[in-house]
Amino acid sequence: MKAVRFIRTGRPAEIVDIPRPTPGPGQVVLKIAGAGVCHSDLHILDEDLGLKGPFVLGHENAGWIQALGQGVEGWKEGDPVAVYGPWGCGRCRTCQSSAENYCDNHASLGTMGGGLGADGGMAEYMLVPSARQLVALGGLDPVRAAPLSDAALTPYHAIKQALPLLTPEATVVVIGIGGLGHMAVQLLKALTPATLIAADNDPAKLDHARQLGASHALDTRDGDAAAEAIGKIAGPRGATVVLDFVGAQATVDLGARVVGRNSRLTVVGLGGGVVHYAANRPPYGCQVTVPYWGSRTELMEVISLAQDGHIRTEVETFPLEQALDVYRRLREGKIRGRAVLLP
Ligand code: FEH
Ligand code: ZN
Ligand code: ZN
Repeated sequence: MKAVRFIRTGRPAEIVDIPRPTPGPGQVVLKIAGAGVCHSDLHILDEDLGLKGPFVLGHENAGWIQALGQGVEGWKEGDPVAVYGPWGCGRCRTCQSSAENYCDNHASLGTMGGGLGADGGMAEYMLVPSARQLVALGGLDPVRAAPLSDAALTPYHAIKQALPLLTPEATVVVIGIGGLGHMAVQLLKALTPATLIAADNDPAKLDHARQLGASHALDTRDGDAAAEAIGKIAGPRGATVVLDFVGAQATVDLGARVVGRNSRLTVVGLGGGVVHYAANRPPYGCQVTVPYWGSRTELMEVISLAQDGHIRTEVETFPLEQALDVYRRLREGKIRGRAVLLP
């Protein structure tokens, strides 16, 4: 079957022909409908994140059950499913709570999940090691549902932790309106009454945020002007929650500058920025958090939000064979919403 493979750090991905997987006991093989293309893949390709190749890329996947391994019950061939991406040990207390994204034994697993050390979904078929990592899609189209498993689940997890702060008079800033940011805007509109400020250095992304309901959309190419504008909107309290989906030095600095006391600065993007600490900076009472992905039950909640029409992934689809060109477009900021590869 055709697949997009990570070879090793510093090398471009390659389109290869590899054997189709077959399920062992407890495992499931999916026919992939769509594999989302996440900006984290660029970091995986460019930097050493400790993942040993070769493996098939794609950690944001959905499709239909193709074959069930011995002992798998409760599913049938043809069922549309999303793949829960952060594969934990399944045994520890944290995994048993469904938060496999924070598995206690992650260091000894050897991989972070499909597309992250184990074979992922940028292929015609994908092996899922346990049926517990499948979530039913109901009537959702698996191509459009694939981004729910990362581009929606990751911001949902971060927003859910911040909900107690997101009261009617609060201000929340979303930095980076890409794959995760365009879902964060929708999730915040669906879940909170807080004033929503979108921030990005690309006018097209700001237009997208306005279309999705952001109350304000600020250009961050002039950091001082953006900080001043956020200060005027948020008032003396400052921003209550900042969600940085870029994580570069400029965006971390902007977030730390605009967040107020007793607030939350959340850095999700892998841009490598550092939070500089000094007296009352970030302001006293600010929680700096670095969430990772989300839990299995939170993926079920995100799918339910999509089924009820509260959130809607915006996807640009491409044939699998165009993966390298899609990674280039992603690198150049030319993808609106989320790119999804179709095997
Ligand atoms: C992937 C690999 C490493 C860190 C973070 C990620 C996210 O894209 C997963 O949602
Ligand atoms: Zn990702
Ligand atoms: Zn575990």
